[in-house]
Amino acid sequence: MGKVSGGVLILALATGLALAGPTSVAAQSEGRSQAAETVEKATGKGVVQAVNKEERQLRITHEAIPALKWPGMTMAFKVASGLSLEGLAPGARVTFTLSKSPQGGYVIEQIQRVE
Ligand SMILES: [Cu+2]
Repeated sequence: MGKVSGGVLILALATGLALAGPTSVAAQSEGRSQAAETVEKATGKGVVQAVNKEERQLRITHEAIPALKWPGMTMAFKVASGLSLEGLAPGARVTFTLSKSPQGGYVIEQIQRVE
């Protein structure tokens, strides 16, 4: 298969915003892009890479999240206040629920270890 050029991808993102129709996989940089983020909640699956209790952040290598059009990647997530980080350590396999924050990014509002 041929390579997808950066230009085509950007065009696909812009088109997706207008039509909300099927588009190719969207490029996301650390969940910071505003493009096409109209989904309020989504679930994901992955492996914890790092736990930062002070910043209440988890670095997770997650599988693709089709609801957000995210490919699999490693990224940092903020964890909702009140959610315990107990029992989470590098290497833990987890499922999690993301919810859209008022600031526009996604925070983890639920997370549990899976075997
Ligand atoms: Cu990601």
